[in-house]
Amino acid sequence: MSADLFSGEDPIQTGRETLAPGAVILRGRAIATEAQLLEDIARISAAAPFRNMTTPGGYKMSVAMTNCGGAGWVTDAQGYRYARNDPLGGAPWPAMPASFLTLAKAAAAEAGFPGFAPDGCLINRYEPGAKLSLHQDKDEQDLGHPIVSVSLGLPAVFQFGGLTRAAPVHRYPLLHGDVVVWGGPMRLAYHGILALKPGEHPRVGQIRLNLTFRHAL
Ligand code: MD3
Ligand code: FE
Repeated sequence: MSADLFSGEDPIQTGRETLAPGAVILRGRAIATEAQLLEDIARISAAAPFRNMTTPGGYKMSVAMTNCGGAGWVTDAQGYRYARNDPLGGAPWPAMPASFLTLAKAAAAEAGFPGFAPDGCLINRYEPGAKLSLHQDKDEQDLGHPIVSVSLGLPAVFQFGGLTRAAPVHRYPLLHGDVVVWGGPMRLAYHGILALKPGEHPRVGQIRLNLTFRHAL
């Protein structure tokens, strides 16, 4: 069920779509607080800049990343892991802002995961052409916790598969303001983002931003 509402110039999709048990899209759930979220992303990335990390296999990722909170996801020649400090400079990652934490907790509760307490947020920045190949998120210590994702800026095509790489993959648009909660049986589902198409978002510009909230450590 979804409704077309109007706020300023943007048609906003609201409502809930269930992709699979434990995988729920809350369309437009981040719109009400987008200005604060964008301001907090700017402040975080001024202290811990977006960077294109290198995979253990030696490839530079097309998605630029930074983190906030006590646990930041990093990759380098040593492997994938969560780190309390930013490897660029060695300082702790910037604190998780209240706007992030409040939204992540409320969205998780609305999707059936009350008590979600993320200790880290990975912030992904996509420029045109950037993509994230099909992968599982399995670097977190306790996979019983869900992941909450928030999309801002240009639209993307999200690929959502099954629990094996061979399972069929479905495609869904992820739009500015969409919040998705992934938990339960789908926590280990393969997923990815197709190469970003160029465009211009009125408030975010020529990029897509994605926040993923994790209970990692
Ligand atoms: C499904 N990010 O950071 S968010 C990632 O839009 C990541 O930047 C994508 O995949 C992005 O790891 C997708 C949606 C998402 C996040 C975590 C999941 C979907 C998920 C974990 C399990 C299953
Ligand atoms: Fe992922």
